[in-house]
Amino acid sequence: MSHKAGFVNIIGNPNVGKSTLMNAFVGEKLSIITSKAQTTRHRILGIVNGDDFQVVLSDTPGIIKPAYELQASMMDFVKSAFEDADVLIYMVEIGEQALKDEAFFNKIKSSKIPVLLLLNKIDKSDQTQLEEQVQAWTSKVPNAEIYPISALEGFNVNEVFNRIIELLPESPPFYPKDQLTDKPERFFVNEIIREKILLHYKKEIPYAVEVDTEEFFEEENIIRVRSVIMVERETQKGIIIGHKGSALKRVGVEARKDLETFFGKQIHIELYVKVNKNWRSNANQLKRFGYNN
Ligand SMILES: Nc1nc2c(ncn2[C@@H]2O[C@H](COP(=O)(O)OP(=O)(O)OP(=O)(O)O)[C@@H](O)[C@H]2O)c(=O)[nH]1
Ligand SMILES: [Mg+2]
Repeated sequence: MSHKAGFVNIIGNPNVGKSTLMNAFVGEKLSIITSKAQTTRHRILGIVNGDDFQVVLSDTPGIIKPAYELQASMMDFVKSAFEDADVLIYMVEIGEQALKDEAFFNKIKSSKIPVLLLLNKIDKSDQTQLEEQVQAWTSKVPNAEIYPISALEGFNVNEVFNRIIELLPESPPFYPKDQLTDKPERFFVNEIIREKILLHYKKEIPYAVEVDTEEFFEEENIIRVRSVIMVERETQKGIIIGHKGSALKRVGVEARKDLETFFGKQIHIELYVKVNKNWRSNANQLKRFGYNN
């Protein structure tokens, strides 16, 4: 029997729905999703296996002009996603004009590999607007096949997936057929906690936070987790903890619920907050947290 396999890398501006699409393909919440830009900071693999195919999807951070070292590392993940793709998914959302970064945009337009341009969030548009946008994107990126989709509502998601399979080369699988992702369990603990922080804190706070899970002990009926929430300044620490610890407690309670769903087991979670001055700009610290380029 013939077998197809390959890498399908999802790129686009922040907040257009890249992670929502990857989760829809995989059928699991591998990537966290929020309404804030720069939710995803890493390149995260989501693997979809069938009897005669393996699709290795990459979710990547939204494309931005880096202002500090962390963001530069995030953009290196995006660059790497150009290099090993068999199919490139360029996601845009209704109303959007073009990638803010011209160099990336030119790379897409001159891509030698197939590009699927997914026009997302069409549940928010009407027929006239949709037709206008499809026309505009057809002339802007003539090398792409355009699909209007709604990643959130699942509209056209299966059709895109079938097209991906058609485009993949004949190849044996790259990963074991029961593998879902390349990231370890602790990574998902970090991410779920970070999602709660993105949801509940304002302005600069979520961007100054990194989460590091120091302990992950799996027992028969329970997983015991201890994670550090890293901030850049003493004042941010106070804000994360909140009045009598109430804000931090809420993060813990909500993260625990999601972790129990994710791991299918009872979770005991211990959170504490630490100041790690300017970790976002410190190459050694970034390496420690997995932004190693
Ligand atoms: N209405 C609508 N909203 C969507 C759709 N897809 C995603 N969203 C919403 O758009 C927001 C951003 O979604 P994400 O999947 O986190 O976007 P992203 O591109 O991964 O964002 P970054 O990781 O920050 O680059 C969330 O609030 C999603 O619920 C869609 O098809 N329709
Ligand atoms: Mg994302």
